[in-house]
Amino acid sequence: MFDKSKVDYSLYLVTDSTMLPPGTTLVSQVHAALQNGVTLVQLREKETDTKVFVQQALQVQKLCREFNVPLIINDRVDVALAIEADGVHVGQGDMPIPMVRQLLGPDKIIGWSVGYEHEVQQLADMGPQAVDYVGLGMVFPTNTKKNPKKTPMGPRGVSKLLDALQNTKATWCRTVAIGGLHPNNIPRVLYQMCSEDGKRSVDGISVVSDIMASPQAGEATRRLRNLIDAECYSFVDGVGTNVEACTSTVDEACIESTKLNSPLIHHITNKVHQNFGANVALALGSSPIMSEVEPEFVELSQVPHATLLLNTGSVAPLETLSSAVRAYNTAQRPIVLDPVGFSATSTRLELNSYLLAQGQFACIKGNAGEILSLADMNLGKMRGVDSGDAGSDISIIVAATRLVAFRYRCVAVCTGKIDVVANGLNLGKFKLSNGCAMVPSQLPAYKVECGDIAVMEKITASGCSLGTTIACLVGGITDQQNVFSAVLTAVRLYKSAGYAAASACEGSGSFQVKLIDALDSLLTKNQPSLWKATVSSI
Ligand code: 3NM
Ligand code: MG
Repeated sequence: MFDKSKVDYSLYLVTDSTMLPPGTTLVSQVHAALQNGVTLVQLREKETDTKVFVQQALQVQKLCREFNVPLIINDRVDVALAIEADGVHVGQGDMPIPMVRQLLGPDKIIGWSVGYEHEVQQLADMGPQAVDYVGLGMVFPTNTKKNPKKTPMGPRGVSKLLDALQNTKATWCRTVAIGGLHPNNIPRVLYQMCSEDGKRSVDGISVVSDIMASPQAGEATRRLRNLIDAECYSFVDGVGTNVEACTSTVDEACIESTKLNSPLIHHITNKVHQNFGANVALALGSSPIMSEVEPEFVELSQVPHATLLLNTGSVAPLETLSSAVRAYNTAQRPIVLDPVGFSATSTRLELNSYLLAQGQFACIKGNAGEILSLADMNLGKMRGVDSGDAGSDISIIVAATRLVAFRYRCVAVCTGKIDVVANGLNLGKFKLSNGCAMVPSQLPAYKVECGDIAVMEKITASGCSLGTTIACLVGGITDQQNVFSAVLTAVRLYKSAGYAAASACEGSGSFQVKLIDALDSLLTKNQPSLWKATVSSI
């Protein structure tokens, strides 16, 4: 008999015999997985007759016992009792938890599938004797679950459920994330899933197809095991991964990198911004490309230094935008997200929320209305896409920017008369279960100021082109450099160029021209110590 309070949930295999590759069996796959680091096994065979199911359960149980790994039975309380399995996993539509507990007794493990906050509330109300762990999902789309009743919630959805567990004080309950989890998304998912009090991350990762459908189940398991044990993750590999070493606010090296590497800046943006954004990118020594042609996204994302600027003001079809996000996340190249009019209409809210749930972004940039909405600090409808910071208290803006940086593990930028930049990338090493090293209010944040450049608001696409500028600098850096420094440098560069252009122009028409001149000139000279915009830590 094992002690259920000591169960290791870190790598949880759920079986499915319908996807076995040729030459393998249920038992051979489970065996390979057990040999390579699976810590918990659930027998989930939806299409097997009871007689065969019981036989399989006994075989798998024998193996699990050899490895000292608990065996959980999906749904079938009767089978679990008959073979004296270690626990049962039930879904929302299965036998009610109090009945399962009554039948199994206090020492067995009970797992429950949870997808919504109100289900967490029910779990808390049932108390610590009821549910031992929850499967939180589905995280990403999966072909494994037939006719799923839920939509993928993304890492952000899991974080919300972790918050709910903290808020309802269901501290006894362990958690695993499930649904569409594979080596290409597990590092960033683990990095992103954390409760807002910083205290709780998931206790494990649960997979079906990544192991069960693999012709090399042992190697597949080892790969997952190594990712989970690595204890250090960044938002993407290969760019700006030097997260420990940031803080320089005057960074000639970022500018040098952009000049040297001439990054490809793939814009998916609104029509108003397309022409001006392309000119800004060219002035910044970068190569702009405007493409909403899905079949070329993967190829573009593989160009050295390719960077995606995703400006949702275009309201391109969601499928186009999410396939671009997938391409750049898979290529581990950075994405700068400008969620224009984040919640101005229900269409935009849905689209932006979906992208934010599914993707990982290097930088999220918005105006005060957008950043406040993203932080759930402004639930009212926005006035329009230019909804600004009139009257908003800077301390509220700073708190919201930090929260966005924390929630999405990105650098968050809130634009306005004073720009605020917060760093959600330096959250320390990731470990299962224990949350992360910092809470939102501790994240490094800076303000960038240069008086009031009123003419900036008289031209269209000036905010969008800050997005372009950020993309040019983030895209230019190498993995020895730091994303936060690149973003901060971009914000300062853009504001300083705005100041210079405002001093030299005769009106809003010539301002636009002078702004491009000033960006070009500041980049060419690369003397940040002479830039007019100031940076101070908050
Ligand atoms: N439960 P794969 S998703 C069994 O959301 C299961 O509760 C889910 O399979 C939930 O790892 C899922 O192959 C299937 O994507 C996960
Ligand atoms: Mg079920």
